[in-house]
Amino acid sequence: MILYDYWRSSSAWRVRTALHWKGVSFERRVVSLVKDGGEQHREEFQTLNPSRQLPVLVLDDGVHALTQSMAIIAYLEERFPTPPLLPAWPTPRRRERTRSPSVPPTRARDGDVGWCQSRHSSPRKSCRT
Ligand SMILES: N[C@@H](CCC(=O)N[C@@H](CS)C(=O)NCC(=O)O)C(=O)O
Repeated sequence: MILYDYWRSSSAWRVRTALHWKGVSFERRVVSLVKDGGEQHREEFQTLNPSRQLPVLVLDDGVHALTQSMAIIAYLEERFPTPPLLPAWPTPRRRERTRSPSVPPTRARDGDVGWCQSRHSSPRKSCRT
């Protein structure tokens, strides 16, 4: 599998964490959301994801490109059920499903591109790549 990824992407970080947790091997391709106005706007990336967003997970068949972090994680959970990402019981499962679409506060503070942009008037130039 190939994960299109960037350290400032909290959504890609979520998928990367799930892949590591499940022990799935993957190749990482970095798409800087900052460099040169954002590499996600390049034509070759738009072909992969017309929404121009990370993450994108390309499956082993090299054909299917999955987008939307929570949908990718649901796919990983179905395809690789062990070890599970969610607790067995309904109440903690519900709690994790509520929590997981949010960016953890430390992650938001330290790296997220949205956070960085909200603090700079010229965000693409000011955010460290
Ligand atoms: N709902 C999407 C959100 C994806 C998203 O917002 N990705 C951000 C990085 S975390 C992105 O690629 N932004 C592109 C941009 O800022 O132009 C998901 O969970 O995958």
